Amino acid sequence: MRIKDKTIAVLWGLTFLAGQAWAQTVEVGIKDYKYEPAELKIKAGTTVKWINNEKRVSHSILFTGPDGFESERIFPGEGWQRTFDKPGVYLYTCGPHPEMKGRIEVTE
Ligand SMILES: [Cu+2]
Repeated sequence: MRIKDKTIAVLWGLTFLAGQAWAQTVEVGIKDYKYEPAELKIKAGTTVKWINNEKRVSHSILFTGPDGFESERIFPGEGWQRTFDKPGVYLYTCGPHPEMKGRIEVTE
């Protein structure tokens, strides 16, 4: 590898790392049948990771609305994540516990 190629490789690597740092992950805890925080405002491209901090109860993330879907069941100590690329308001609840409510606002 010539020096110039090495420089390009290093620059490429740095650009990649910068991109990774830019793409943020925000955590939402689940405890006592509540999402914490229940309301979140994030930028498009952000990943939200839900973490079940309960001792025994499992939960899910059920997005309501026309193209809604439900996550797999999240057991205590486990997490589930979704990246939000499209701006909008995403309302969700928990499949087995409809009294649990969450809201994510995704901005440009
Ligand atoms: Cu639940």
